[in-house]
Amino acid sequence: MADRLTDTAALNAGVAVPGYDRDAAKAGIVHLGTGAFHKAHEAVYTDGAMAASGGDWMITGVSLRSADVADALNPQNGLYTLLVRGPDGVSPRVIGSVREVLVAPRGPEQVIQALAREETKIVSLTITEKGYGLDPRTGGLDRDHPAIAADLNDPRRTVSALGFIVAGLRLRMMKDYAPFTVLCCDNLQNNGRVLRRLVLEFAEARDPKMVAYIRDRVTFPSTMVDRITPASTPQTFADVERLVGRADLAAVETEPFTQWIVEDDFVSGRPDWEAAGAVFVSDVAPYEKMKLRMLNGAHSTLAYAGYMAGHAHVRDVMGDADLVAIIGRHMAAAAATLDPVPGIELADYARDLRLRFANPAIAHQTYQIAMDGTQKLPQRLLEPALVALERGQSLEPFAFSVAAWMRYAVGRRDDGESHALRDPREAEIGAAAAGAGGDARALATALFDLPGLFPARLVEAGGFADMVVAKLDTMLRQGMRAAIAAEAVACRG
Ligand code: CS2
Repeated sequence: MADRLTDTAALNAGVAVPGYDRDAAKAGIVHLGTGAFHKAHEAVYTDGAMAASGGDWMITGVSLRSADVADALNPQNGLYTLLVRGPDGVSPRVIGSVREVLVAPRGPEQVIQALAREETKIVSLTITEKGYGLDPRTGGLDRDHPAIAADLNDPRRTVSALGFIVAGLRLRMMKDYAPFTVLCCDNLQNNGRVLRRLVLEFAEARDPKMVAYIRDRVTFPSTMVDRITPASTPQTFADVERLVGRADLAAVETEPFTQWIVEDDFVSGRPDWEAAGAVFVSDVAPYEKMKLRMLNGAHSTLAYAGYMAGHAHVRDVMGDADLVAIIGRHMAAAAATLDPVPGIELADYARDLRLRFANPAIAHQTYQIAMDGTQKLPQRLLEPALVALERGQSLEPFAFSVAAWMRYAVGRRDDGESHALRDPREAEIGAAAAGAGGDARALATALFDLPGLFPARLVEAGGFADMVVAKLDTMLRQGMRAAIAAEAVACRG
């Protein structure tokens, strides 16, 4: 193995390196949930912003659970390689914006101290949909969420993102420091507003003195984030070592495309992210809806159907003409649920998405996208299905997606291989599937009845439930490939 990447001296020719003084810049950002996506997105915009305009915007990362990222990144002084893989080749760039990564379970007090440092101006999050403790039934705080429940029951030890945010703000209030901006970078609709509501509800339950302070002084801009970032593999690390000339155990790979649309509402300043391509708008909602319904909705559809049909990667799905027809129909149906999106032609957006999905250099696993379905279906598929219902549009595309998820939820493929669902509600789903004994209507009914997941208006109206049952029945009796072929005929017809 080559020497580890710990500085940017004597790297191979052609490797881009940070163009600013990392040691001189203070850490203005604390990021909760430092994983591959953050390292391919916000950290890259921040690296570009500091190169263009300077500023004290180094990032202190936090892992809320595992120590893996910290153990890979800290011995490298926070440096890592971003490998951008396009159809025409790869380009390595060393990113310098992360100073260090703290591991919350190893030292929760250290995390709170970082949040309460005077120089901390922004606290951003990528903790995945399930990290927020959002109860889909009420739209409010799920007090049974393991991390939220732990924090509410034992205020001496903080484990959840909400707990850290409130604890950090509390110390700042006591020290009379300015508040920080809380910046949600997860795929939730109205992500800033949802997070604000949850933080306020959490504060009300745990630390009511904080409610007025948060309500009056803290901002929660919404953002739309986009960059396809598969999990790193041994190939990522091998390619980076060859291209950079150093071993990098924290390397990430991603696609060339990147997008960040942000509401400009920062209480204590922000990096010059525009210089790195971020777009600031007064209302992110139209862009969020577009991305959640067209990109993520199509992603989930192709992940369930593709995985069950034996396609390991998104690019393999895009080599299957029947699935391409289904995905094309899905994007058009999702686009028809949207109001006009400023500056974007939705047909062009859909075409670009198909090209991105087909990128032959990116090995994005369908099984990775299939994870956490109960957390993703509502904003990606069920909300737009409700709009389609209101607008009198066909529900067939959404019924196919839901049937594919239900087929996946059985936990066994047509070839007999079984898989873990990897969903926070997998015990409930497993019980529902076991009770149905392979009968499409029984299975669909049991899953429709999961508390808080499917809107009653959708299940009860417009023949939606019957469509799902019919498609699921074909998937169960004839197999996923036959169901895909039949659906493709309907799409083309
Ligand atoms: C994917 C997203 O895993 C998933 O559910 O749909 O992570 C997707 O790759 C990103 O949102 C792209 O920006």
